[in-house]
Amino acid sequence: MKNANVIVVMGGNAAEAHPVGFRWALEAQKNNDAKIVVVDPRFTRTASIADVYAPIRSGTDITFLLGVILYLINNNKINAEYVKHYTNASLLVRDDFSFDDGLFSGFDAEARQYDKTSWNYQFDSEGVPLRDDTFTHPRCVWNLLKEHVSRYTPDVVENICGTPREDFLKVCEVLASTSAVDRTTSFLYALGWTHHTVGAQNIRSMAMIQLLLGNMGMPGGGVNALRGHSNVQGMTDIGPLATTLPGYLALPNEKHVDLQSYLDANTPKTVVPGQVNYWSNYPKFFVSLMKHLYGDAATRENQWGYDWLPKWDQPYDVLRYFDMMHRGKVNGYICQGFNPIASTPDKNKLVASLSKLKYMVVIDPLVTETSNFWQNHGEMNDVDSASIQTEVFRLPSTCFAEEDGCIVNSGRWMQWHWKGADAPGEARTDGQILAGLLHHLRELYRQEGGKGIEPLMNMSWHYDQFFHPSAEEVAKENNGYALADLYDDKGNLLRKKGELLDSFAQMRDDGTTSSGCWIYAGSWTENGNRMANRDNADPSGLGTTLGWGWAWPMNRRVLYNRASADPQGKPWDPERPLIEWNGQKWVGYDIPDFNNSPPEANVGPFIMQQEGLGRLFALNKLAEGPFPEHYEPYETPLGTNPLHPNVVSNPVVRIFEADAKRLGTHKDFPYVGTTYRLTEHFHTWTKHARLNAIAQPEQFVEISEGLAKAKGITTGDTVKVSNKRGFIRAKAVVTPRIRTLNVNGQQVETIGIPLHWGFEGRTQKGYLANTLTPGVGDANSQTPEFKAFLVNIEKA
Ligand SMILES: Nc1nc2c(c(=O)[nH]1)N[C@H]1C(S)=C(S)[C@@H](COP(=O)(O)OP(=O)(O)OC[C@H]3O[C@@H](n4cnc5c(=O)[nH]c(N)nc54)[C@H](O)[C@@H]3O)O[C@H]1N2
Ligand SMILES: Nc1nc2c(c(=O)[nH]1)N[C@H]1C(S)=C(S)[C@@H](COP(=O)(O)OP(=O)(O)OC[C@H]3O[C@@H](n4cnc5c(=O)[nH]c(N)nc54)[C@H](O)[C@@H]3O)O[C@H]1N2
Ligand SMILES: [Mo]
Repeated sequence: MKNANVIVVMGGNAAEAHPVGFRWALEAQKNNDAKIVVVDPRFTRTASIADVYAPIRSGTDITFLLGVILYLINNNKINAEYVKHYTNASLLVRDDFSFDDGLFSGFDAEARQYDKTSWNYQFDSEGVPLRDDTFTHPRCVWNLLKEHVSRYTPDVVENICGTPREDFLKVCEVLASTSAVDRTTSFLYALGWTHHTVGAQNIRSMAMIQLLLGNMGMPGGGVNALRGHSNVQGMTDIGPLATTLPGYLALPNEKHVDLQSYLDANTPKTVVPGQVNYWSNYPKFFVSLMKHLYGDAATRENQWGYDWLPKWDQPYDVLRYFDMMHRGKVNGYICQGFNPIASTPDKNKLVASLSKLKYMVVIDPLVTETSNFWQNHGEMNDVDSASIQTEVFRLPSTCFAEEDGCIVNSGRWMQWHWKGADAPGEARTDGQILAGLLHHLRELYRQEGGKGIEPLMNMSWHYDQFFHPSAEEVAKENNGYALADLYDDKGNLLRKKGELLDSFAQMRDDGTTSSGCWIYAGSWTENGNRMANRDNADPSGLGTTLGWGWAWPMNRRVLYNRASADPQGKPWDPERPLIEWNGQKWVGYDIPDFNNSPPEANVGPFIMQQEGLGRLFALNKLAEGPFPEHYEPYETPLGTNPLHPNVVSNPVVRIFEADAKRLGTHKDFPYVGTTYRLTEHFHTWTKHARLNAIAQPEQFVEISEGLAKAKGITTGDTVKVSNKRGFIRAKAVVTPRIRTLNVNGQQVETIGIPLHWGFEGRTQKGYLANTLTPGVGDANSQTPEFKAFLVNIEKA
């Protein structure tokens, strides 16, 4: 961040939610004269130190960002060499791909899904994509992109986003200044982009801008997802998402009937001769994972235990799971480090769902609203305790300060930390609790037998202590071991049996290596725990401190760093070289993406893609289209889409019947509700801590001066905010920081709802903000639309 010339905080409020990391943005402002730009529906704490602030209606960032792309193209503010060599701009797209009146080709209205066959390149007879480096062919990505964004003029941006035209153009101008090869923009985003039914496409729109400006892979460039919890990056890496395994490998689905069909589906073939393609190693990563999971029980004969993995028919994400619970299809629920009635949409539906369980196990250091969902707290939790039969078990756990371990930050650095104190009372670590559950369940199955128990019985267990896997042991397992002596092609011994691996390049698909998470290979080798490295030497001054912690993969600090140099291997910015080709090899201040490939080999820098190129056209990767398109929030204050009234919201969003019934329209609920954080609290935990409770004691909502006047509300009044799903009561804060926006001929009001209060803890009791939010999510990730939904407000 500190290397950037422009920092755009859009879809996040970094000064508030990432106050420590945000200091690097301030360093850039101070040392590089960097401009900080904030685009947010609210004038935030980040906006208060920004050089440029532009208001925007929540849920309309795609319009804004495609408007930026149109500006960059029309004003020729792109890094043309970068776009030509490193993106798919020149590749030709199939003739049957089209976009018309809000829909891409292949839409199946009944299934509400796309047949994505036409979202692909044209190939020659060898299977290589056709390209036109002159950019004149009408089917090349560049011309299709130009046509697609041509609708997003400044007038359209103003009309849909409510952003005044001059504010929008100011942002465009600042961004465009970084199309110069020696200038970069860094985008910082978080939930303002993800918490929408078009969340993934919000982020993609920004990634496209970064490709056009030539900012990906550059120091001071990139797409900086500011992660939420410490340690949410690590959690994502080790695979708790509904359809992933550790290291972003795919959890098999029903179509993958055996190991071979699974590997075939997940091992992409290179389409450009000579292209480096990391996913071609997929079978090595996967078989090593299976050896980690099942140890000696995983053999070639039983496909390394492939049949023991669950095969999904549909993703069991949190929205689906709670809906199943609501329909009485779930008996028991283990809730570990999660306070769902506070943090998932539609609290009242959720309480009804938990009430249908036979039992629930809560593993948490604190009392949570979820663990006490069965208690009556008046309007805040209006339940009839006597009628709830769910048996609740509370297992007190430690928290991060009470155990050793590793935390992965937003820059993928794995940093080891050491226990600060013993946990109070009966608390045990999560590992101890899970080990206990595993061993006791196994014992019961051993005594009583049962169906389908192989996954549980075959899971490998070789920790020193039966009931306590240590953090060191788990970390080493994640790194991976040699299970036999390993030799390279020339017969040299690489690793002796039992030794830790140095890198994922040593992994095998023949059962002779084990690794719990291939991207972590190299983090704990025979030379020691590299996550514990604490050498902050920074020879380049760019902050690539290779001796501090360890970054996955391979200790690389900037992903796709090949793109920081031009096609000849010379850094785009000679003043700030990251890596460079010296005639023999890549040298510099970061671990190069690929070691020995000379520039002449023309290996594309985006080595996780089959064609090695950054994708302006996303092929079939996303659910709703290969280009982003503006769709209204699922609950829209306009009731229409100004661009295409026939397709108002994301057409491929999944929504369950029970949730659809609980949606409202702008006629009954005219205002946009949006939820967010305050520095003084962390979610719903810090309200248990006295100092935080003093700093922010009482629940409030923020409204504009215009709305306050219209409703006769003044600061300090108690207001009721409501919709079909429920209501909350809170103190009103009337503030010019929230503006009334002029959108499509109407005035749109935003009601800001901080999310930290609940009926447990030492703050004053409050209503859970998620009483109001709808059970609908992004069509790719199912991340709920917490940031744009409809409510009403009245003085209470
Ligand atoms: N003190 C503190 N810090 C935290 C947390 C905490 O609870 N307390 N939580 C952590 C977690 S888990 C996370 S994920 C991160 C989240 O970090 P952030 O995403 O920064 O946090 P939020 O406050 O939820 O939302 C950010 C901003 O998005 C804006 N916004 C809403 N809708 C839109 C939109 O459509 N477009 C644009 N451009 N902006 C929009 C909101 O007005 C808000 O200012 O914070 C982490 N840091
Ligand atoms: N309306 C609305 N809803 C939101 C959001 C929003 O912006 N708006 N943000 C969303 C986001 S980004 C997130 S990340 C979620 C967070 O949602 P949750 O993960 O449910 O919330 P937290 O309160 O951060 O953490 C849950 C529990 O973990 C416990 N815990 C802490 N350390 C440990 C540990 O070491 N072991 C165990 N077992 N437990 C531990 C805490 O005490 C806490 O009770 O909320 C989401 N919900
Ligand atoms: Mo988060």
